Amino acid sequence: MARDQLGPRYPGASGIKRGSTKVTARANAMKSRTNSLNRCRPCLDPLCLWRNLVVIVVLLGSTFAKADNPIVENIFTADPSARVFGDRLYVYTSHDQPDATYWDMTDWRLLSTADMATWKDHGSIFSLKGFAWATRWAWAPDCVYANAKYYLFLPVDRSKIGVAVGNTPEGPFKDAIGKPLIDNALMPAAGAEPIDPAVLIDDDGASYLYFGCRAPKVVKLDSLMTKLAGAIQDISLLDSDGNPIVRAQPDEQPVLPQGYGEAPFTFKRNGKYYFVYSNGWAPTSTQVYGIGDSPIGPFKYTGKVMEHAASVTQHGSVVEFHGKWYVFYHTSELSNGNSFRRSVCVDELTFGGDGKINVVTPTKAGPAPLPAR
Ligand code: FUB
Repeated sequence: MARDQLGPRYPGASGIKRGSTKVTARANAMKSRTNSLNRCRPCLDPLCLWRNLVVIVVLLGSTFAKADNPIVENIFTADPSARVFGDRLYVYTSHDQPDATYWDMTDWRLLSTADMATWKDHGSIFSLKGFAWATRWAWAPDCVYANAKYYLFLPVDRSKIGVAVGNTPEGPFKDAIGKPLIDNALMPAAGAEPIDPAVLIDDDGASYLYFGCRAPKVVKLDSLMTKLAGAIQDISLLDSDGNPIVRAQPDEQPVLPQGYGEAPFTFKRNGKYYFVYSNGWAPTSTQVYGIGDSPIGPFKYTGKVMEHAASVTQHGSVVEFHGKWYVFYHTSELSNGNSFRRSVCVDELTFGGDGKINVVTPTKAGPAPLPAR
């Protein structure tokens, strides 16, 4: 299907802001700051020096964000994929526009922390311009480490997934193959909307790429991470009774709570595969999960990862860092409910003795800082 024939993406999604204009006020303040910087020439006027000092302090403040939720407030970030490389936790995000009226993002951002309290903003790490074949919609990213390199998996155009490669977690990255890795125009098995890529590298070194809206898909990657090593398969999701979960049709809501919406993310713990996904775009939708014995499923619905986060879209990742587990997600609270201007948050996650996730309640405070190392 041609991109422009795709219907409205999410029933219920709205760009209408509720309540106050906190973010608009901040954006206006940033705009006038930029204007005043543009007008300013170097001089020794005390007023000018004072103003430049204030600007430097503000810019430093945005580089090292504070600990509570959301973890970054000077820009909008969404679709967090958290990965641990060395002794830091990195969060790859999409980047909602300050004045967005759709998910018309153009680049991807990176944040990192060593202690879950002080966040470093690495800025923009890749943009649509890096893929000569892509036009729009820089959506949910992921990044994994393999072959002594970092591979970014990036969905664009609601129809393709590209891969970019770099030598460090923050890049620079470049298009690894000069064409899409997944393109539903050429690969019907990729489904109507191959978005939200996420990669699992299993203990035996085999890599699996998960993706898909309304239809969860998985495909094995070759050891170079830049080629498919098999056929794209539908993931079998079972309900808690072991029956196949009925797939939502285009523009339909998945049946709550077990139906599949989007945002697949698979992790492994104690030999079991946890398949985390969003169960849709309803007022109670959230990140849920199924458990399986194989990386390609079937996964049996097990429960919620967390309670609904204040956003039409539910998208996140689960990661272990220094012996603690965390769930990353986004909310629209900073934009007073605007679906297209979201902010990344994090909370601690724990497991019961039976391996089930204890359902996380989103907090304002976020997780406790880790001890200094
Ligand atoms: O950010 C654009 C889209 O919104 C993502 O691809 C979905 O998972 C949802 O979060």
